[in-house]
Amino acid sequence: MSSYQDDEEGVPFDSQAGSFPKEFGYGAFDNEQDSNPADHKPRILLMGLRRSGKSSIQKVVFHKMSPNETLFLESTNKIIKDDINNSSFVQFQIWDFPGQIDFVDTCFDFDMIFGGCGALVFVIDAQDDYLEALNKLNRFVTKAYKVNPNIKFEVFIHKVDGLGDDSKMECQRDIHQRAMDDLSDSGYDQQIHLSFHLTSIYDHSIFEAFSKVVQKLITQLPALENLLNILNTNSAIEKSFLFDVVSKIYIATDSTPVDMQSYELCCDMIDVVTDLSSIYGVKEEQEPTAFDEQSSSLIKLNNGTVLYLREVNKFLALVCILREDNFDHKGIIDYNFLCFRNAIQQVFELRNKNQSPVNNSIGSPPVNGGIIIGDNHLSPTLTEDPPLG
Ligand SMILES: Nc1nc2c(ncn2[C@@H]2O[C@H](COP(=O)(O)OP(=O)(O)OP(=O)(O)O)[C@@H](O)[C@H]2O)c(=O)[nH]1
Ligand SMILES: [Mg+2]
Repeated sequence: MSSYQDDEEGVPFDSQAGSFPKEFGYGAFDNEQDSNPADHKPRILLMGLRRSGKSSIQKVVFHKMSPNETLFLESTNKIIKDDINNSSFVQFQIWDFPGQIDFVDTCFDFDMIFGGCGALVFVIDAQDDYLEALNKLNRFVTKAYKVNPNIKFEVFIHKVDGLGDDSKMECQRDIHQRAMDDLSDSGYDQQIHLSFHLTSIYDHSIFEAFSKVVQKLITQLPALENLLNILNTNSAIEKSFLFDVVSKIYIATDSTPVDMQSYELCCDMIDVVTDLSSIYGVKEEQEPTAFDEQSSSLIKLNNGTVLYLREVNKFLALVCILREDNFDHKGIIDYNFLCFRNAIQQVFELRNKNQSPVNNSIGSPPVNGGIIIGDNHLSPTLTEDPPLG
């Protein structure tokens, strides 16, 4: 089974280098009804100058390529469309653009490209002179906004692994300032909002940044956050993430701030679980999988903290961080988790019910999951009473 359906021809990617089990990837989306559903999925566009790192980002985050291997990537010379067929929450396409693309190219239909776009990720190489990149950012962002004002604009200040902490901050400040100045020169500073992220493929920052981009495309995010908050409060959990297991991006977390170390710990835990179960897990004849409904894991760290992972559905895992003392009430936590999983299921069902096949873009009316999982419905099911037995 391959990880994703990649439109790329010619160079099949060998995922061997990463720690990820080769056979473990996304299958076709179960409820696929439309003949060409990809056309209706929100798009994430990867744009930027040549060699800024666009293809590397796409390969590392969604195809488990090891960062060192990206040194051998060839320059992209056409738009590469990559279908991310994940759970019903996370479905989108990533379009990787050639760096040399510009508006003078009449062979690209920019109205069509920006029309169905959910987010535009503009990658700037922080190790290079970025003035030209800023110029291009401004032109692309204003053009895209004119076509589709709903696009989320994300700027990745990329390759920051080569910079010290101070220079990172200075670089971000400078790029932010210049980009805002350019926007106000072109009269768009009030309308267009740019989000900035410091990223590198050599650490978890690229996964973190992509998590945030993807979260903006999930209309049910407030509902998911609400569920995680309730779960945490009733189970004495300090931090919980809802992970997309294959890409290790988190599609939701509770409302406490995310610190990078916790996120990295959880990512590492997912690696350990999928690696171990792909080696020792019982494989069924037909469908070998390193992550299924039996998947769960408990890791006790030597600082009195516990990491707890449970399967939510075929694609999603809940990873929680809590103090060891609070893990004495494992029964309650497990019971609350089941309620949480049911509630997630309900959000999925509501979404599927409300979603017509063509109405899946970022501009579609949001399904207000908060309605069903507001306090009235969810709280009674998450309980602090000890479960039976
Ligand atoms: N140090 C460092 N190098 C990176 C990072 N990301 C990508 N690179 C390197 O940057 C070079 C260019 O990467 P590509 O992904 O091919 O760049 P691109 O933007 O797709 O380039 P075009 O397809 O020509 O537009 C490669 O040698 C990568 O190894 C990063 O986070 N840090
Ligand atoms: Mg490329």
